[in-house]
Amino acid sequence: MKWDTSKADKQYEKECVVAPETPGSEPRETQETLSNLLHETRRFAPPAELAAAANVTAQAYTEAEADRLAFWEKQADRLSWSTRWNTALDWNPPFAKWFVGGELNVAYNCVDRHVEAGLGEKVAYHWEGEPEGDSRTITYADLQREVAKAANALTELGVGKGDRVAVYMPMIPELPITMLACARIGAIHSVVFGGFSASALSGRIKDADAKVVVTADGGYRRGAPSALKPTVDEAVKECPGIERVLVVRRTGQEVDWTDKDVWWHDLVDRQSAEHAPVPHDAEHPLYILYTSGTTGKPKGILHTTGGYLTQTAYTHHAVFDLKPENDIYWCTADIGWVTGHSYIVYGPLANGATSVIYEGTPDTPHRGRFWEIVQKYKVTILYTAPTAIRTFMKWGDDIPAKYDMSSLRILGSVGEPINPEAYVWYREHIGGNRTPVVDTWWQTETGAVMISPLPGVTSAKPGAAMRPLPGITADVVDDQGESVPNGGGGFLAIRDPWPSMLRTIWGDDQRYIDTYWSRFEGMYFAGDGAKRDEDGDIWLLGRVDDVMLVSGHNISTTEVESALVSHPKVAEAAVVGATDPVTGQAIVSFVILRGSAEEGADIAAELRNHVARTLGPIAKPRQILVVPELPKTRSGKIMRRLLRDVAENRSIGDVTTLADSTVMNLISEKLPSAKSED
Ligand code: 6R9
Repeated sequence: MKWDTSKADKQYEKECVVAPETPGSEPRETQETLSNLLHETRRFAPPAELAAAANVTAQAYTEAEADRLAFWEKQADRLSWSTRWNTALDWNPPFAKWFVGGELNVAYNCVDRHVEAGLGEKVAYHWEGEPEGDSRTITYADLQREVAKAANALTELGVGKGDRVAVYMPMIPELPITMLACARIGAIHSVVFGGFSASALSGRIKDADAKVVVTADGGYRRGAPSALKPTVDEAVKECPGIERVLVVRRTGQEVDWTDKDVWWHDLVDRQSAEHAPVPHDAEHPLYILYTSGTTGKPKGILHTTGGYLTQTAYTHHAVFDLKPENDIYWCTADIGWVTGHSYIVYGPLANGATSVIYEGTPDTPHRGRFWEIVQKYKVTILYTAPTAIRTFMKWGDDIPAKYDMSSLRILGSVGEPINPEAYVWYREHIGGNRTPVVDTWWQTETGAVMISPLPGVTSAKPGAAMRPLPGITADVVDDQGESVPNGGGGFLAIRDPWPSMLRTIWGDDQRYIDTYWSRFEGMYFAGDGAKRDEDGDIWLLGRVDDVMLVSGHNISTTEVESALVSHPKVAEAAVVGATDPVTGQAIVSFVILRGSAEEGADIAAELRNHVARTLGPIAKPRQILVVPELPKTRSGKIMRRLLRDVAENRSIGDVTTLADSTVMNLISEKLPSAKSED
């Protein structure tokens, strides 16, 4: 879920300052910013063999601490620059320029230099279409030819340096090829997730003033072709600035044709496979990616060239311990989200990785599809989201058990806090109890991972993102911006600029300042709640606008959800605060049961007591609702705002950003059986 931080701030302040004085609540002065209720004692040390050969050791923390800028310069040197920078950082708060004076070409770094190094025959992507048997292998040499042709094609369409290109595509190889072709010629891509509506697409096209759209007739989704071109047609009608629409034929379904349209196979296939990469300034814009606020217009997050590639490449090397010669890496995100931009396209390619790209959904044609792909390609590193992991838990342990996944050596998680139980399940049932799990915290705005264990260094705790990466100064602060002591909770903030940080919101510097840099003096405010445990390790606690205020205690949604998920009958949980006459807000929980669990009559009492035992009576939910599904955004994050409407008996708000708008009906239907106690 995305947020509007200014609103979050106001809501947060309101909750803190006018905390209702209820019996048992502490006086305001001693009240913690965010309660720290969950105590986890499990630890998973890095496997000795992995630690011994790790790309990055504990030394990196010391090095970065001694000289942060020199550390990042060293990482920038992992790339190939046509002109070296003269200044590492020009910081004019909150506007940063990294590697000032440097010049490089992102596509050259991601493709050509590997071919020049003799790795042309190495596979860049094993692409797996959703229809079984539909796969393609793309080597670095193939990629070089395809990117050159696409760059020539875009040039023929009149796209030049600095022009914006909207991209609305399924997960097919032409998507990364288009992104790299843009990067090559210095055009700025704006990828819009293929599930978005015509109005979402046209809004983004207009905001960025794009002149070309690249799309496809459709893609495969849940076993059937799903059209994209009609949505583009509808959007382009509203966007007179669009001059040409370049269309890949993927499904072969019928399309309406206009005089702006041109087939990819007609235009791109006849281009020369040679294209000289031009160097671009380190601060030349690379892409815009929109994050939608819960209210208001989506924000066009702007990323630039040198710093972005430096940090995505470094973090991919460090966090996944990528050994390009042996590893088969698979990030299951959609390229339409930042995770796909940074960890399917730019980071892995800059490192010369061999990756898997999968077009479709995890349950097509059967619920073992992911594990079948892991087995087929002998995937060694898997990066996915908690929402997917919890779904696999719900489907049952027997499904992954049917496949040989002994190739896996590292597992990653991103997108939401991972509940300790989901973490342990992931490690055990997917990772065979061998693999470290890296829980990576970051945002569209941060561009690359910021807080994560290092798989060869960290003794990780299930559910914790652990420590800021070397070179990153993340902190947990109270509402005055002071660091909280170990054991305390508060707001996640970043103290110093980092190479892959957003540079601004496209066309709106003021909104950039207001949203991210106004809450705390001189610090970046991420909008997330966090705590620092007794050892100083960081745990993410969800968006601050979701925090619940119960009898004067600020309770995070994450901790209560994790307590619920730790019950053997629960697969997924979402909690919200609903107005309550006695406690200010009371906790209302929505739970999905595991495949095997029966919804017995006393399940509500059992779960409420389980939470009280795990976290203390303060966190005991007032109500438990067993539901078949939870409302989620298209990138899989739970939308608690809609659940608050249900919990407070309001009519349900805007559902247009839901992945599946019928979910709210399923939940409403369950309401008469709501189990409320006390
Ligand atoms: C990469 C991505 C950003 C928001 C972020 C936070 C949540 C992401 C997380 C996590 C806890 C993690 N988030 N990773 N929360 N632990 N490991 O997801 O970017 O779509 O912009 O979302 O996602 O709330 O602020 P984006």
